[in-house]
Amino acid sequence: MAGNRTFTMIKPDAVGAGNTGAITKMIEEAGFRIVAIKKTQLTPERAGQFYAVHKARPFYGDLCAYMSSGAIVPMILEKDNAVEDFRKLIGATDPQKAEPGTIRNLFAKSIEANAIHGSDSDENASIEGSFFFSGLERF
Ligand code: 3AN
Repeated sequence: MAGNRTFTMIKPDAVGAGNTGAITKMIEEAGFRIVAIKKTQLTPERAGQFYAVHKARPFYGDLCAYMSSGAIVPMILEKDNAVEDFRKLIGATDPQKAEPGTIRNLFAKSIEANAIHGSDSDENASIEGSFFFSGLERF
């Protein structure tokens, strides 16, 4: 059965451009409840841990430098079928290929600076959420 939580973070390009509020509004209007939210900044080491699955990819070094270059806004979100519905809301990794009206289509600058992250499975949503938040039983 599909889970009801996913993890997201608004990336440095979108936070730096002042789009945190507009993106959060789109997320809530799409029916997601914000379970946890904060503003923080990763060190290059922490970014490397978060993206460890991409270690062998040619863009790994640049990605870690970029993801630690400014503030991010991680969130845990709740909705039926959360992972799949959220991936639809954000659109394709490459904003040039993202459907009109998706968050990446509206706000992303490039395939790397692509405005927002969305977990790709229930298992990764749980791992990634725990990377930034603890004690969620309170919510
Ligand atoms: P998604 O975020 O859509 O799940 P992943 O998991 O394949 O995409 O990639 C993680 C992140 O790595 C992307 N959000 C993007 O910032 C970066 N990335 C992915 N592919 C490339 C690429 N070809 N060149 C540069 N950066 C990339």
